[in-house]
Amino acid sequence: MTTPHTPRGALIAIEGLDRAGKSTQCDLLLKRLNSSGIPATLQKFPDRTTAIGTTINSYLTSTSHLDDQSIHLLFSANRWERRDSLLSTLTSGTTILLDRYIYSGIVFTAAKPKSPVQPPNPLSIQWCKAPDIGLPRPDIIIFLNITQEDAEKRAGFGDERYEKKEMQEKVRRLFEELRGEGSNDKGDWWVIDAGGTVEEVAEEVWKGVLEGLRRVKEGNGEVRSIE
Ligand code: NYM
Ligand code: MG
Repeated sequence: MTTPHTPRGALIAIEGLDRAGKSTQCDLLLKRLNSSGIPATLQKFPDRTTAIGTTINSYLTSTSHLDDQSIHLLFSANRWERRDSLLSTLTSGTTILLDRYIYSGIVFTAAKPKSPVQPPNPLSIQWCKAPDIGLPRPDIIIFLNITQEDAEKRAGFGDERYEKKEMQEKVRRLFEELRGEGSNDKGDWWVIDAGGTVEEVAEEVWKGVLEGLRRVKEGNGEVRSIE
């Protein structure tokens, strides 16, 4: 007789520019999943609650300075320190919403101006992705697409490091590049228009979630890895 096993949870990443509405949508989504009888939890990155997260927080709020490579590796380490708990949560049957993940990690570093004294192309997409290889790979990446103008209109823009117009424009282009032709995870992306009302966007996000859950159901039960 075979023992019935709990199907694993889905790993769902929510990505987008600053002020695209990721955190608002994650909160709504968490409630909707739980009220639909789907056990779910939220993991935000950067996770500012850990020791590494505290260092990242002081960097982002500009109370400390770090060179571009070091802060990049800390963002990645902040994901690695959560790897075991992500995997055990999924295995126990709980779906995880990731409020940002490696994709923000790649594009925000790759968007930085390159210093002429550094070796050639030290902040390429390839270099930026390397430390995240091996982390759990999302079943779906829901991308909240918002125009630059709308992002700027939303409250709070400009409070932290990186929340500058030029940087955001580069981030936008790099996200496009990451999702584009030739990327090995092209099929993982689910792009939605995040310019509507909170309720309208939530409906589109929900469709992406259902697609993520479907993929898990049809898969072999294993969590894939970032490659
Ligand atoms: N960010 C986020 C990075 O630069 N690298 C990363 O790996 C991650 C996960 O942190 N501007 C940047 C993007 C944001 C900033 O994120 C803070 P949030 O979601 O505002 O706390
Ligand atoms: Mg922010």
